[in-house]
Amino acid sequence: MSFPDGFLWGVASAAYQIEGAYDEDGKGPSIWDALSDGHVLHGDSARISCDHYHHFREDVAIMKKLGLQAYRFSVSWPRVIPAEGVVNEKGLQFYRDLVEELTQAGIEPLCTLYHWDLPMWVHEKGGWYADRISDDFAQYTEVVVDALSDKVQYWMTFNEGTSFLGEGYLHGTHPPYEKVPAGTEEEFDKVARLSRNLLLCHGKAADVIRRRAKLPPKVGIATDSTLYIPESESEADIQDAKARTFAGDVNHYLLNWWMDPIMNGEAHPRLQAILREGEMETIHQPLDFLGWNCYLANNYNDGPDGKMAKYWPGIPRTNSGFPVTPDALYWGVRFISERYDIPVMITENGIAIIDFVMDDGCVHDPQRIQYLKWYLRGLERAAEEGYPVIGYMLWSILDNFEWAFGFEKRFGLVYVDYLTQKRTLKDSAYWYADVIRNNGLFDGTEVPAGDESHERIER
Ligand code: GCO
Repeated sequence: MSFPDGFLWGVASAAYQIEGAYDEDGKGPSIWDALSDGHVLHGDSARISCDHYHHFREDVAIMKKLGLQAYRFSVSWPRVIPAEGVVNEKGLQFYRDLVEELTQAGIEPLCTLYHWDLPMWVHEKGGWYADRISDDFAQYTEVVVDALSDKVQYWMTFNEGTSFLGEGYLHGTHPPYEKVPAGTEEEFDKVARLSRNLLLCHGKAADVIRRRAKLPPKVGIATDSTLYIPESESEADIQDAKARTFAGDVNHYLLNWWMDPIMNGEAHPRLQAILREGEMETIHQPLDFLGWNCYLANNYNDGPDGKMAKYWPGIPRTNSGFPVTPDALYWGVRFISERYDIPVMITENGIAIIDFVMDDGCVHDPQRIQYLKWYLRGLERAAEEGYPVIGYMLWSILDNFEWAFGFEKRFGLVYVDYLTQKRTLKDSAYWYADVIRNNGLFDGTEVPAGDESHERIER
């Protein structure tokens, strides 16, 4: 068996991208609800999106039909704490019902506490700049842990601190749309200040989870990061790629910027300089697993010195413009586990392509299947060589709201018609169901060869 026993096959999503019901049952506004109008491609907004808030039972039934073993979802902070000091029981009940439904379906719930929908009230009190955010986040974490930890074991404090910090506070593409000139002292100061608060939020939340969880928790974080893969498999090239992956710059896209403090209690001097007494102890709490989101290796995009090492004109790209880089999961898992000696879960990987419902009523998406085969082969190699990889969460179960790109990018295994909320399983959904049943890839064919007893899921 190429993947270890107990390997978790699942899918990932995020509250703001799928839930809709933006002001129902006492939910408060997030910065996305309040500030994103006019900033999203085609004027889209996620007020309704996949309306998962009302369709979650149908969506979990689809997951069950596909044989998914795990579902990574996020909790919306403003749904649970809509205003300072207010706990919204109805919002909390939605997540209780969701994890109950998952548990009944035999699907392991994996909970992310923060996937970018900052409550507007927190933003108005200084948001990521304010010291108080880590206490507010710890209180929110207590409420969620008390409500869900009888069923949830896997916890991720954050999703991609890199992205929301960069997009929202440096590049001006996500709310609150702040911009600073790249490579300046102003940028470095901002990165350090916001990273400090984010790491303190993470540390306090990790502590809350360990102290209060009813089921023994597995605490992690979901990160993405710059990855360089070697030009060849010579030792020199491997070491070079690794050194570029874990470089020493003030750069929040580097995994070591975050994980050195968390795992080793060591911060970049720029970050160390602004930490106050005792703060490193709060941050430095080794994790049970590292969630890693990966879509590409960076040497196809750009290089540290502007050199596009592996780029060539016409390189295959996804509909997000990402280069297709099949070996990324192998090298990522290998480099991360070598540096941090920690089990790695792929918490996101997937592809946006141009999907249609075709005349036969189906969504044929061979590019997605091929992409997943390529990337999973890399992951399989990592597992076979003994690197500790514990799960794979495909992004995403449903087509959904892709942030600044609105509904144009479709990442789902399930096609969503946003006018009718009709769900249509794409070919890749059936294919992924077979991968799961096989605990890994099968030789290029849709059904494992020679397995007479293997029944395809009926459409
Ligand atoms: C991210 C987020 C997801 C995205 C996905 C596709 O990585 O940006 O975690 O919310 O939708 O990655 O781009």
